[in-house]
Amino acid sequence: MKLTIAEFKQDYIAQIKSSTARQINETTALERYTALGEMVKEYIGNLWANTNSTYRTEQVKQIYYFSMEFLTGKFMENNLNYLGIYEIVKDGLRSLDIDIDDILEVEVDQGLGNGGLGRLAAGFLDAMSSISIPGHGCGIRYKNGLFEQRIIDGYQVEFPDRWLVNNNVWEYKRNNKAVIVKYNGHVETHMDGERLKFELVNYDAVRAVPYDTPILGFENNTVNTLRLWSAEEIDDIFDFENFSKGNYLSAFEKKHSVEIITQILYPNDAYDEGKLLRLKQEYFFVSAGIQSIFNTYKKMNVGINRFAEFVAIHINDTHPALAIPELMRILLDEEEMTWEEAWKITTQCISYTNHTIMAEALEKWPLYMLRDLLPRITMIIEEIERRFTEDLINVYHITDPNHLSAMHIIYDGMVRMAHLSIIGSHSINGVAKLHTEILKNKELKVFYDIYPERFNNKTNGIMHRHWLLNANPGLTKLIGDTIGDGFKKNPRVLRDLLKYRDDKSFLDDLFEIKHQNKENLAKYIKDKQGIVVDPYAIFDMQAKRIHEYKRQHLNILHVMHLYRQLKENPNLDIPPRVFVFAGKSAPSYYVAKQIIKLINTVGSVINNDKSIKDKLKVVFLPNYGVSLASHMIPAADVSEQISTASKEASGTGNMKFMMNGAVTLATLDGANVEIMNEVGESNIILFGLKVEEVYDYYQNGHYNAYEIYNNSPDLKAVIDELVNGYLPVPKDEFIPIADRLLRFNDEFFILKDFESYRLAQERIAEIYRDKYQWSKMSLANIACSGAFSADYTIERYATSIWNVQKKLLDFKL
Ligand code: GFP
Repeated sequence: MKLTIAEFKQDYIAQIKSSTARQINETTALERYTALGEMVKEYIGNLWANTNSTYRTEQVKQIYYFSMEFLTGKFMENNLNYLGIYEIVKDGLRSLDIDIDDILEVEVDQGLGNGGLGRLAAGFLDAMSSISIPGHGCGIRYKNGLFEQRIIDGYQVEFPDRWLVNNNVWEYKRNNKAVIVKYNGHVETHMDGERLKFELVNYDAVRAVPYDTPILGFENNTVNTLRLWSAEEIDDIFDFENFSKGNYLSAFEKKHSVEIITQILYPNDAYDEGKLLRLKQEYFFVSAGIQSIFNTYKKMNVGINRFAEFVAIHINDTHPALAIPELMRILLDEEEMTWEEAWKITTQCISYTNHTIMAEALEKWPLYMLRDLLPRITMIIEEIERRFTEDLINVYHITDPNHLSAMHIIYDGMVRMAHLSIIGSHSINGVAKLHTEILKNKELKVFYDIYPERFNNKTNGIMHRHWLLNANPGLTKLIGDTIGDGFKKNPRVLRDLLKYRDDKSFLDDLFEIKHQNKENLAKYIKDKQGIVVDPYAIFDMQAKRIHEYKRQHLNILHVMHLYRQLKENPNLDIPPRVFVFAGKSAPSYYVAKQIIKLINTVGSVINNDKSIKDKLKVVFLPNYGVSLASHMIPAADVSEQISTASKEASGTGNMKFMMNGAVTLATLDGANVEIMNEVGESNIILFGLKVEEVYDYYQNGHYNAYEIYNNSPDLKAVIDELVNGYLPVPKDEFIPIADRLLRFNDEFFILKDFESYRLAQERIAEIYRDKYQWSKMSLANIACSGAFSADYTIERYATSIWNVQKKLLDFKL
């Protein structure tokens, strides 16, 4: 947009006065931030209104991306960049004696997600807007996010994430678009002429209120919508009579029980109460979202039969799978379609992404619970199941009971949401080539056999503008000065950087930028953790959810091994290394929490041991999220992507690190394989078992962890140290970890891969000694990372799954 410094200053001073009723020099950073946010929101508002009316009047097909998680992070810097006014605002503020960084610092992350899945959803929203696809997000406005992770005495402790405490300047509450979501009750049937009607009676009603956030495209005038739903008591009232009798708590009981639905993401489901709450959440946003899609659709007046021509609904993992029976319910019970018509529209509209093969994440609900909470929806699922089984027998001639039971939606009293998602959609995609092959040939083979045309791959992508423009301005400037700014819209041109691989002065610049980022992170670590790290050391990072399959414990066991070596020989000539970890564990995942404790305990010993002359440091940065990642990733030399082959569906952190010039230390898992293909084998460090070897072990059952342990003295030494070593904890503290490795036979092959991991780490230390060789590898990674932009991924979803056209908008602000 066009804006001069003088215009900005005038608008801003006026805005400060109207929103704070104070002089600018009397305001706090938060007030300044909020005023700036209001202003930017107004600029965006014009574009937003225009985008929406164009979509409506020109009757364009729209995509609705349903996701339990949206990890959007902060908006201010991105919005300023995308409007093209960042520099103007920065200079304007400076002339008012305000540092823009102080303002940006005040914003809190919208952390409505857990990991890759949620960040992917946020990146997809950005990409849809930026490449002019009419596509919106639908999710839940969790009042307390996931949780705030603090480390106390080395342990993860969870606190509510109070991201709304200072209000959220980006959202609009749309009271007029609230809808009712119905739970419980029972279904009554009656004849209406020829038609059997189903009616839910005596239900509990919850009011779903949408909060809309504008999602701005990069310099293209498009503004799509992220709609997050919040649960309110139907009339937002409390029991007055009860209150007047002094029963204050019980007067508010009903109101609170409703508001609980949108309090936190992933309530602990170790108990039935938690399961029920999750199920309520899933139906809540799915039902509200689909009702609101109908409300919008009906304004177009094109007739319900054409619904699938104008609407595509994407379900991000199985959490929104109830979209299938909910859409059926509305088409059958409200729009009075036949089953066949409704089913055709439903399967044409819905598409599904599978993000994992981990059994624990393949959702199942107890049938009794579903029936109690959602009686009509359960009837519809049962009918889908009945017709599907009929097809299996009559159309696909499957009669073997074992084969049939492997495919049922309802089995053993449980409802399998992945099966429902597959049966009810026209497209099922994996998130990296390898993962999709595993789905087709192994995990979902029974479905691939009958629906081969539904399965396809869409390798994940990242929001490249965020990871360069916002997170790494130094690198962004160097790239822009060298090859121009074309990469912002077309990141594949980053490949032009390869021309500079033998240009020493370019490599020096690159090294210097990385070094500066490491200095910044070293300062951050010193300020936040009190740990001094050497910015000339190798910065080796593993940042992701803590999980045994992601194998943070392989990493820390190797650190313990290096420490042993240094203790034996303090003059050992190795380049100094800083191992940085970050990530949250699920609150109920005990072993993952013990891994966090282990990392912190090892760190407390190593970081304080003067005898190793600062050659080794271990840092755990708490509360991993988008902002912390943006500090960390630009400073990384080594990116740890070390999951057990076959277990990491794709990974996206691997792409972010690569784009910022880190060299990947990888197993051939998920998108690491595609990263290798892009950069070439000489620019990635590979180790470990391959997928076929892992499956071979699982199938043949001849893996013997004790044998490896007994035959590898280095490994044996560190595992022994877990239980009776120097760590200042009670002796049994880390027995659960040791047990998983030995007594339970090491499900994730830590022991088997340890030696090749150790050798790979040695190779890294060797290569790092040669500054130019290292910088060349780093350059190759940056140059080849453009292929992993979410812009391209979304392009592929748009053409081959959603069948949606770009809608270019050319209004002027
Ligand atoms: C999951 C998978 C990852 C994948 C993302 C996005 O991430 O391999 O890259 O989804 O598809 F495990 P997490 O939510 O587990 O981080």
